[in-house]
Amino acid sequence: MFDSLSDKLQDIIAKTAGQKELTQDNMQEALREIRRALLEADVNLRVVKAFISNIKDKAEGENVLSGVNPSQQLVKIVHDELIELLGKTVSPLDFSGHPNLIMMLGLQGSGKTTSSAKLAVKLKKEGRNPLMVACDVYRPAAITQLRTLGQQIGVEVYSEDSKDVQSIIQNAVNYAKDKGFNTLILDTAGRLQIDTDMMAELLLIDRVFHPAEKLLVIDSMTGQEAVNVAENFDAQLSITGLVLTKLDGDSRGGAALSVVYCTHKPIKLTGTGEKLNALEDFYPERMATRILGMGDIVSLVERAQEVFDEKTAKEMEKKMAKAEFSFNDFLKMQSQMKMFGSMEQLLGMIPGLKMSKDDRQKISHEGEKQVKRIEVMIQSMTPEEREHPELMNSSRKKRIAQGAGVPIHELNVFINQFEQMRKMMKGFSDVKKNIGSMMGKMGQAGAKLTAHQMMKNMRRFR
Ligand SMILES: Nc1nc2c(ncn2[C@@H]2O[C@H](COP(=O)(O)OP(=O)(O)OP(=O)(O)O)[C@@H](O)[C@H]2O)c(=O)[nH]1
Ligand SMILES: [Mg+2]
Repeated sequence: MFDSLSDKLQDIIAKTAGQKELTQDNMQEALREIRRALLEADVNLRVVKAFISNIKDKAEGENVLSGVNPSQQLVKIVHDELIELLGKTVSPLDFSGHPNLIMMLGLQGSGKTTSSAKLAVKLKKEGRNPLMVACDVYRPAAITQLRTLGQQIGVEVYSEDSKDVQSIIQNAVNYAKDKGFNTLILDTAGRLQIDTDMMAELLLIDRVFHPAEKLLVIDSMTGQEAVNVAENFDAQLSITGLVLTKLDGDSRGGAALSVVYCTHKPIKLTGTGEKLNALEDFYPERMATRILGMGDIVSLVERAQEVFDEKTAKEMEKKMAKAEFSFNDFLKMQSQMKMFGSMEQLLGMIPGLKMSKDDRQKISHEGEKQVKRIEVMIQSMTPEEREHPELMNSSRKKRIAQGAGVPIHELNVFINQFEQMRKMMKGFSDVKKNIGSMMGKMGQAGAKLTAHQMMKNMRRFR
């Protein structure tokens, strides 16, 4: 699943490597190819259009970050857009109902019964006490199928010999109350296509019992039709979520990518095999990373974005030049440095620095301890003192040292160093250049490290 789309996207992005900027021209070709790849993967046309237009907007509005190249940045943009498409956040199941009802619905053979059993396994593991209810009273073997599954997984099945689904569910609810089951999974009947009888029955169940979850089970091999089915079910029943089954199959996957966009309903679970433990929560971000297969680059760009906060850097430059640099700015700078990683990682990134891992750990341990003490000292200052270091006098110092729990001479040493730093900064003849090159070097060091990992991990990235 997604293999072919994944390969194509990676190829397209590889082609943009080596370009200096994301421009309208060089993006246009990449966008055309991404569009084609998505359509070939069976993604719905409407979805493709929205996807491409969002990428275009984002790519054009983006400044090129130092330490990453445009193709890496494009990976991040496509990745973010995929997450958006897949529903952004994880959507847990709703267990707020009284009684707790989870209704499984969908077309024939989509995987309702199997998913019901898989879900029961999962809920049991999570400490719930599920009861499966056989609501498919039409297909002769349906009840037996559910009972067999129930036996395999040690979960009780409630079934009756009647055709009255409403009364079966009512009796099952009473039975559950009696026996202490706290969640009922309703395995409903499927039809070849959506028809009025099936819908009428589902609507009746919905109206009478108000299940907290109405999960539409969709076979991801269905292709484009999946979108129509999902939209139709949702329009009539207002489903609460989707279960995508057979993700282990070799379909092109585009339909799966389209259903969330078209219904605005989250994928809550995915079926990834015939075994009864093959049901997983759905994580949009993990799926996006799987499709693009470039997790390393995405985190590299994220780090660069966090760290290279250009605005903050510019602000600081100005303050430094005027010696307005305050304790607050000092804290800000510390936290920006930290975002690059631990001190040990930073030492490890410095080209040409030969130091054993043990030494690096020792030095960074001491360094990090020191940084923490400084942070505590600054935090013990009043907001006014933090902004105006010139206010510092001996009684203030005494109070701060006491508050921070450090000896007064330690605070003195820090404040002296801080003052020296302030003076030195003012003395920089070309502050901009210094800051710029410092940031640039750090960015490059980060990029180098990941480039190395990239070579190791990434098959197709050139
Ligand atoms: N490979 C794979 N097969 C699955 C998955 N989920 C279901 N199946 C298979 O799909 C087939 C149909 O599954 P069922 O659970 O019986 O489907 P259903 O929706 O209950 O079907 P009806 O009751 O006839 O409407 C079975 O052979 C399952 O083993 C999955 O995630 N992966
Ligand atoms: Mg079934």
